[in-house]
Amino acid sequence: MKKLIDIEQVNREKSIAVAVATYHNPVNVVKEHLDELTLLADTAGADVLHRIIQERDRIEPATYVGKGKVAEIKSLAQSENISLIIIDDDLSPGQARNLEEELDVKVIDRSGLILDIFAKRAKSSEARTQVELAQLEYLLPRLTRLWTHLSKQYGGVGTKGPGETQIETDRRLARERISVLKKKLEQIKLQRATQRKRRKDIIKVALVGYTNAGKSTLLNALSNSDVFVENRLFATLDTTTRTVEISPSTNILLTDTVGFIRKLPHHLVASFQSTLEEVCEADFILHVVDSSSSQAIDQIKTVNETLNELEVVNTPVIYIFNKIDLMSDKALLKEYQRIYSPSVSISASKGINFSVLQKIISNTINASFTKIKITLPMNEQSILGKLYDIVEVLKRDYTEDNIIISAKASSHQLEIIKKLISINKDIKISK
Ligand SMILES: Nc1nc2c(ncn2[C@@H]2O[C@H](COP(=O)(O)OP(=O)(O)OP(=O)(O)O)[C@@H](O)[C@H]2O)c(=O)[nH]1
Ligand SMILES: [Mg+2]
Repeated sequence: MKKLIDIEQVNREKSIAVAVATYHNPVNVVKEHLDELTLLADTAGADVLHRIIQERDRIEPATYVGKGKVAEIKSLAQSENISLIIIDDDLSPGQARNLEEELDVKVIDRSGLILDIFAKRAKSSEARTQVELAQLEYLLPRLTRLWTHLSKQYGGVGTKGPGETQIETDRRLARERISVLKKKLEQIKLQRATQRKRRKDIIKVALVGYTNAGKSTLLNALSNSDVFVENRLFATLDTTTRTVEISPSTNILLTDTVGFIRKLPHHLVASFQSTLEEVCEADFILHVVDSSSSQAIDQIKTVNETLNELEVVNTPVIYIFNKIDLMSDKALLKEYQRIYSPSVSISASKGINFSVLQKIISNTINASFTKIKITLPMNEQSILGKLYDIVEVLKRDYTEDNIIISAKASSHQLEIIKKLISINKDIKISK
């Protein structure tokens, strides 16, 4: 996979972060976005030495910032030996090309930076395949003089066809590789579907939230496990699922997955589809929020927009306002909880309010359950054991010919039971 930025600690790249402020995107907001961009750069292995914000009516179509600013950036980069310019927006391939030509250093935009971090952090074969696909689709229209290394990576010596320029070779190789990766992902998708089928009879809950909100910390705390946690962006790229006991009679399967961020590249969302299917298939969602962030509300909106993009619209959501140990403004916390409900405020790392969290999860589960009665003829004892595996049995009564079981079932558990007993017309379900 291509590494755009050298991650070696000894060899961190020096960079300048650049953004345009407009009427719709005022300077104070842009400053906060640049704080996040600096964190992203740090995660990718680059130090931001300068931040440049240009106020303009609109973005310059050819070069993103105006001519004067381009000259200013160029001389700053030359005088301080800066090798990378990071733009806090998505550039069109044309803008990226023009800027690189004028500045004569690497230019990377927000999507490129996020993709680079994903490429460095992807460990499992699934994550690597997904990231490589997203990266190639992003790079394809952007292959320029500074990017032409693909033939070295995928082709090696002699791959250049007659009369092909380096860029043409790279484009052809990228297209071929994209189609291989797409096939591989189809395969992964099928495997995942089979795995999910096997776990159908247990309640599935997905942890969702902005990157660094504390999702993995919460999964670890609730399940006593040891998923990688770090105070950097995108610590988690792979999906981890653990069983969590919510009450003595209720277990859930809790899934932790990749965090979201403002302007998550759409290529990434598309290629992470199979990982994110765990979110799509969840019975309900725990939306973890870093309530100590000044951007908490914007982050909630970003996450909800991404959920919409994934077409997760009808799944119930519980908002979890995390990191309350860092928050002194209790009135603000109350306000968040008034706007977003049902919700609970916790500290995942300090274990504060876990009993309230468990209660709210229990209530949500209970609300999605209905009480049912199953009338089972005495000679169908074999089904009894299976029913116990699927649902929580509340009571068992015996009549002369039948066993009557009272149980609690979610809608999908009910579906499973219906299938199980469809072979025998003498078994009846009533509410
Ligand atoms: N003070 C405080 N820090 C927390 C709390 N929960 C998590 N953190 C810290 O926040 C940082 C991010 O935590 P993670 O659990 O990795 O966050 P995440 O949402 O999984 O992040 P990504 O996987 O990057 O999307 C770590 O440094 C945690 O120790 C909390 O309740 N209080
Ligand atoms: Mg995580």
